[in-house]
Amino acid sequence: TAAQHPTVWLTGLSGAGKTSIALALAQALKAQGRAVALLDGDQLRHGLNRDLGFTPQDRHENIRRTAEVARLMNAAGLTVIAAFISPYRADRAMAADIIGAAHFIEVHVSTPLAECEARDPKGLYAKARAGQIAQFTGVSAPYEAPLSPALSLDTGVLALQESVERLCRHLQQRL
Ligand code: GGZ
Repeated sequence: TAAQHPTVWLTGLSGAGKTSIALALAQALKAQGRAVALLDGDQLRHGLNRDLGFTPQDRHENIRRTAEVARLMNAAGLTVIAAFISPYRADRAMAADIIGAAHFIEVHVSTPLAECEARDPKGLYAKARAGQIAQFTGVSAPYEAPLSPALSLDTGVLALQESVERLCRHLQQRL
């Protein structure tokens, strides 16, 4: 059935570990024989979404396009892993509507802001604090945490492999 081709939607702050989890999960699912497609915010913003910035309207359009692509990929038989800050509850609800609630698995990569900022792998938090990046999520733009995610994964506490195992277990349970 269509429920066998879900979209795993990873939401969380910049630097929370969404991309790392997405890559490791994709590898694990491929090893199980699943066909997997990865949609990553940072990557799509270089192509499909290169015209978009970080205003609430542009983030909304970013999520809308991504959800439409995920829907097509699910229908084509792919498990989709989407990694986007997707900071607004309303936009994630829209994504669930487009993809279909039965296919949409909301996963909060819940690594706290202090930990993300301490990591600052790309130096973006430092720039945001210095006022060199406007509307930076967690600093000068909001992040609305999910109220009832399927899973919550704090990469400050969980090893990457543990997060991947929890995701795989969840996916197996819902078959
Ligand atoms: C948030 C920003 C910003 C601002 C640039 N706010 O951690 P990264 O660097 O590699 O990934 C982040 C990426 C966010 O893109 P998304 O498409 O996931 O965002 S959203 O879902 O909110 O549309 C970050 C970088 O872009 N970045 N400026 N102002 N993140």
